[in-house]
Amino acid sequence: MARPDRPNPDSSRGGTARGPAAYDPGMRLQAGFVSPAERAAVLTRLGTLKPLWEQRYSTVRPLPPREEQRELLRPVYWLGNWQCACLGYYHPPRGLLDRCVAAEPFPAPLAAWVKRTEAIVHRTMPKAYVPRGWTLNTCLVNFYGDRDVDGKRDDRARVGAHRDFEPGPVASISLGARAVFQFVDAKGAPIRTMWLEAGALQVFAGPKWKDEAFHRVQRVEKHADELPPSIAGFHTRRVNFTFRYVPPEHVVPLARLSAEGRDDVRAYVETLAESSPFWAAALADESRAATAR
Ligand SMILES: O=C(O)CCC(=O)C(=O)O
Repeated sequence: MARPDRPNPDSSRGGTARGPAAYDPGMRLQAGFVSPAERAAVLTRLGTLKPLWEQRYSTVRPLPPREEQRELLRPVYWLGNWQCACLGYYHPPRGLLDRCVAAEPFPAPLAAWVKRTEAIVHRTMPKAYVPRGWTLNTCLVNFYGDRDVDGKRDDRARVGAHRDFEPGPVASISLGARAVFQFVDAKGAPIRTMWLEAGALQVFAGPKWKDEAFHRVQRVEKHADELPPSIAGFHTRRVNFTFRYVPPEHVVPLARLSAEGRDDVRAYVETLAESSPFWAAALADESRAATAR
């Protein structure tokens, strides 16, 4: 794994460019987490994926009041289970049901990352930060890069400030160009800024970083090779895997999603099914179940 070309302004113990800071129970940042063999295997698997350009809201139902339809800034792919944007994402305490659809299991290298990450969490984080039954069972794969717009490249490599609502620690692993990642307060004032380097693991949890702070990706460095898969009109230079936990009782197979939810996601699933045997089978089950209803 290539070493960072400049020192990271942070460290796994919460250090900064000015020196080591006190142990921070809710934050881990570990450089070189991804082995070269894992990186190669993951890049090969990425080459087989067909990421989706999701719309933020349903395209078959009226828009929520005062909202405008928009495409997400970047293509995405979900493994483990899928929280389609149009289903509203998993959002306890009210948004629990009809939000998470069973998706393809993690391929071997991602399963290995999860196993090591869970061990780090259990070894180093306070028990109070880790809900009973917590396991990293869902992964949002974010593709960051430039979108071709009117013959020019539009840099879409960022994410606005938000919180992740899945319970317990969230773990993030990135490949490709490094990114400036920031925790901010409710007014957008930076609390902590860190570089997320290729191959690094970041885990955040607990009241300070997970529940109270928002986080965002400010920018992704430009100089980098294009990463797979090939996406029409898009040039990926960073791929981020964000692992989270959704209680299994809130994950349903496609065939058991509400009728409205199935209508919302059907066109996406048809796209996924073109290259994924898992989604082709889920679609077939769904239409069998619909016929039997
Ligand atoms: O790309 C990253 O480092 C963070 C992604 C993120 O914030 C998210 O998926 O919720």
